[in-house]
Amino acid sequence: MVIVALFDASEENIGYLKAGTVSLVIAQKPADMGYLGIAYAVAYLDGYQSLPKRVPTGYAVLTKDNVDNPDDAKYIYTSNTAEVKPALGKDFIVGFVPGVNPDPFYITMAKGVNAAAGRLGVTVVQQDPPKFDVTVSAPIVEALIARGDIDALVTAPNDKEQSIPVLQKAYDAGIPVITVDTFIGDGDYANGEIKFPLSYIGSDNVQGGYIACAALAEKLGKGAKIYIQNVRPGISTTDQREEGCKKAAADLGLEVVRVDYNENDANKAQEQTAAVLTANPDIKGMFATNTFGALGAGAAIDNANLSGSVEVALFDASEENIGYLKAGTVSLVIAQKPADMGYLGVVTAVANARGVVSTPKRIGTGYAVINAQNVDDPEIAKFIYKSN
Ligand code: T6T
Repeated sequence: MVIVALFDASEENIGYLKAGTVSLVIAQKPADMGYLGIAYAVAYLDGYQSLPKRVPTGYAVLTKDNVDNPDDAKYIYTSNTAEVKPALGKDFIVGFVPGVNPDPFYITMAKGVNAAAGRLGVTVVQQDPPKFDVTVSAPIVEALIARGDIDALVTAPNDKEQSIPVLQKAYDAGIPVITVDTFIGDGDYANGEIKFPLSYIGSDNVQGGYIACAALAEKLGKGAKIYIQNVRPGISTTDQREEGCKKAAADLGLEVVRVDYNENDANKAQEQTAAVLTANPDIKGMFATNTFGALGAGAAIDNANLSGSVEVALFDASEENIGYLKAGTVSLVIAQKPADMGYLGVVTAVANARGVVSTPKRIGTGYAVINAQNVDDPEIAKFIYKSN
């Protein structure tokens, strides 16, 4: 007796499986390959270019025990030209809940969301939390679930742990969840503790924090003291930026003397920065982990005439933060790619609705690192966030 395993689920090969001639047929997912190939090509041409360099599409392993099960049989290849399914249309509704607004980062993300929705012919319902706070965003998500007509949710959860229950509720109500910018749990939706979201699309924030503080180390040299302005523990992105900065400091010999939390309030960040820099004239560098901390840090340094005597690396390329870069108050601004996050969030939602099962669980969107030398280069300046 010969046991036979075959690659490729053509109807003829499935015939051999059903007849008992072969015992295993490995089906690839060519429809997913084709769909994602075209979707990413269109994204690229639309200018949203944080595309995964590799998308593994997986297999369905067919045997006589599962070949008649519709969930497995759907992977049997078609032998005629594939029928074209109609587009989803305007009554496919993507709920979009940013982390907070107004925030140039999420304003820019919304541009990507709307560009993809326009391209794919679906509708977006955007609901903005006025504070970056799960007690504000959770009822907004609840209300979207209660509408009963939301087909997918693209959202930036405010807290790694506290945002889990409401997103689980959306998922349990049949709404696929895609997190953009921030994540829940440990962010590893393939193998981690939380697996229900379809994808996490955003920056590698440990890497971003490392880039910022490695740049400070390069300018200041070993032994220099630095200060970190952060938002609030529990936010996935800014926690990871702090972690990345501390890693760079440990690797490259900087001393992190203090971390303050500003609750996403630029005025508070300004007060804290002014107080710390006045009390500690030996602090020679600082890192602010997001738009509002950065804004406060820039203002404090300007007011104290410390430009040049304190090296500053900032996260988030709002127009104000780029103003501080151009004025020489800060030396490095790390721009994320929120428009790419939004665009790819909607592409993922629509692909899923059309039966594509191989959308990546994680898409890293990368950075543009902006300094005084490259800030006017149009290929870099295009990543400066929009404020309306
Ligand atoms: O830094 C971004 C975002 O990545 C973070 O999660 C929250 O703050 C911002 O929106 C900037 O304000």
